[in-house]
Amino acid sequence: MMKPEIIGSMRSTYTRVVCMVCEEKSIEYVLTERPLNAPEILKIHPLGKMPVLRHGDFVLFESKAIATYLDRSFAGPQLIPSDPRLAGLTEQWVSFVNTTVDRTLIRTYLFAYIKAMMSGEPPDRVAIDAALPDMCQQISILDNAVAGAGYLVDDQFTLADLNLLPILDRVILAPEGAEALAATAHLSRYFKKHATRPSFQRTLPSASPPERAT
Ligand SMILES: N[C@@H](CCC(=O)N[C@@H](CS)C(=O)NCC(=O)O)C(=O)O
Repeated sequence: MMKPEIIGSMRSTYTRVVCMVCEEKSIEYVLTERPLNAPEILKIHPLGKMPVLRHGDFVLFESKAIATYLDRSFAGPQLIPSDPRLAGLTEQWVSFVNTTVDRTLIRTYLFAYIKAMMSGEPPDRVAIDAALPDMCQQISILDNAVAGAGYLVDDQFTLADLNLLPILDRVILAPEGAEALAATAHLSRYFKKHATRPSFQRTLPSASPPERAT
C-alpha cells in the first residue's frame, strides 16, 4: 500500500500522536516537517493546524480522525478496540485529553513558559499560578485512571494512552509540570514505563527547545 504522508512537526504533540500510531502499527510513513500555516498544511487544514495526512489522493485533518483512519486501514495492533465499551472508553479519554488536559497543561500552562522563552521576558507568574489548580486536578484524575492496570483503558495499550504520552512528555519541561507528575503515585510510573516504547522513543522531538508548534 502507498505510504501515508504526515505533514506537521514532531514538536507538535498532535503530530507526534499520529506518528506514534504509525510506529505502533509498523506502518511505513513519511513525515514532512513543516511549520504551522505552511502552504502544504493550509491546503488540507482550513485553519492551518497540524497534523494533516495525505494518503494517495485522500487527505484528512484532525489527529483523532487521522489516527482512526490509520488504525482501520492498516494491519498491526488495533489501537481503537472493536469492543464497543472499550472503544467508548478510548474515545472518552482521547476526548477528555484533547478538550481539557491539552488546553490546561499545554495551551495555558506550558505556553506561558514558551511565550516567555520566545520573547525573552520573565514568565507570566499570574497566568502560570492561575493554571496550577486545574493542572493538579487533571493530573490527579489521570493518576486515578491508570492506578489499576497501568493503562487508561482496561489492560491494553490503546490510542487513549498514545494520545496522552506526548503531552506528559512536554509538560515535564516546565518546573511545576515536572513536580506535579513526579508527585503522582501511578501516573509517573505509567509515564516511565510507556516512555520506553519504541513508538515513543522513535518519535522524540529534536532536543531543541519547544517552540510554537507544541
Ligand atoms: N484538534 C486538532 C488540534 C491540532 C492543533 O491544535 N495542533 C497544534 C499543534 S500541536 C496547532 O496546529 N496549533 C496552531 C494553532 O492552533 O494555530 C487535532 O487534533 O489535530
